[in-house]
Amino acid sequence: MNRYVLHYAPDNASLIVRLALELARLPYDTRLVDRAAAEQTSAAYRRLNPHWMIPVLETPQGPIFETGAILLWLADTHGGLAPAPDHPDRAAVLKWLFFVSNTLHPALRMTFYPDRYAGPDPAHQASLRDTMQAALKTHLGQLDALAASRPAWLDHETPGILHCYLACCLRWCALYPRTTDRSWFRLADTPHLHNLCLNLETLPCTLTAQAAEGLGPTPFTAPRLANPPEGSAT
Ligand SMILES: N[C@@H](CCC(=O)N[C@@H](CS)C(=O)NCC(=O)O)C(=O)O
Repeated sequence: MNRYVLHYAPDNASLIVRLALELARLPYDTRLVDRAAAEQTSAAYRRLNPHWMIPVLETPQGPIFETGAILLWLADTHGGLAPAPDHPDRAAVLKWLFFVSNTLHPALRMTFYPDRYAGPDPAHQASLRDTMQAALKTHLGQLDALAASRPAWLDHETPGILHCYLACCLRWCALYPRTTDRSWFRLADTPHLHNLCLNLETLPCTLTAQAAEGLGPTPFTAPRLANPPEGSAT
C-alpha cells in the first residue's frame, strides 16, 4: 500500500484524521499547510480541496476532503475503526458520526468564524455565537447521555473514529475562539465524554499526535494552546 499523505495544520481538523491514522497504525506522511501564510487558499491546495479547508488525505483513490468522509473511508478500507458495513452497530455509528460532522462541527465553526456566517456586524456575530454555543451545549448533553448508555461502539475498549472526532471537538470547545468568553463550556458538565477523553489520552495515538503537534500533556481533559514544532493553529 502507498503511504497516505495528510495535509495538516497543528490543532486543526486534521488532528482528528491523524488520531485515526495512528489508532489504526497506518503509515502516512504529513505535509504542513502553512496557515500563517493562508496556504490553504493557494492554487496548489485548492486542487486538492476546492473548499480551501484542512484536512485533505491523499489516497490511492485520490485526495479526500471532509473529515467525516476521510474517517469513514479509512474505517471501511482498513476495518477496526468503526463497525463494518454488515455489523448490527453500523447504523448507530453512522448516524452519530454524521451528527458530529454535519451539526456539532459546523456549530463550532460558526463560533470560530462568525463573520463568515453572520457578516461584518459585530452584534450579528455575537448573536450567532450565543445561539451556536447554546446549541453546542444541547448537542454535547445529548452525546453525553449517549455515552452514559454505554453502547459497545462508544466504550473505552473499542476507540474508533467517533472517539477521535469527539475528543477533538471537546478540546476546541475549551480553547477557541481565544477572543471571547468560553465559560459556557466545562468538560466536567459531560462526565461520560470526559471519561472518553481521559481514556483516549492514555493511548499511543494521542501521544504521537501530542508530540507532532505540540498539544501538551492533557490535550483533551485539560487542553492548552498548541505549541507545535512547525506551523500554527490559525
Ligand atoms: N467541513 C470541514 C471543516 C474543516 C475545517 O473546519 N477546517 C478548518 C481548520 S480546523 C479550516 O480549514 N479552516 C481554514 C478556513 O476555513 O479558512 C471538514 O470536516 O473537513
